[in-house]
Amino acid sequence: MRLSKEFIVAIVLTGAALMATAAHAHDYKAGALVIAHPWTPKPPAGAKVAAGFLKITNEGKEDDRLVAISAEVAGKIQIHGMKIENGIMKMFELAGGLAIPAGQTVELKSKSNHVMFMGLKTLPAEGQSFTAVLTFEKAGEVPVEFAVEPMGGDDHGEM
Ligand SMILES: [Cu+2]
Repeated sequence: MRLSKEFIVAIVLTGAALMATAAHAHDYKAGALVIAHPWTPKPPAGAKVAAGFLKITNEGKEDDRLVAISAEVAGKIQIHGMKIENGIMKMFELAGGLAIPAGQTVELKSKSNHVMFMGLKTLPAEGQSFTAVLTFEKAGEVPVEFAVEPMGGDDHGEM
């Protein structure tokens, strides 16, 4: 059997594309939920808190809710919202968790809803990741990896 040159090139390209996806995607699927790119901006040395960001898409027909997060790296973890109070942006705990409505994408990001890792123990170095378990009302417990990345320009410095 002889394979045409074009066929072989196609296989090589497909393989490369698959590998690229595996290296960069960092997505998780749990029931109707797709969880994209959980990450933590590396906090300054000695910091006791760090934020966690991710994107959650509910592809299902029923609403879900992120109710809890656990991880070894922090003594306590909360889901925070942000509000303006007397002209100052403040964060507060979202009692009862964060709704993930059917058919919608909810983004936890800088200056918006976010995960708050408190009582921080040692975080892995930039470029590495740590495990956290997200608990959803319907999708249940979903273990994910939070990548530790540079803070960048759009940081969370006010926290
Ligand atoms: Cu916070």
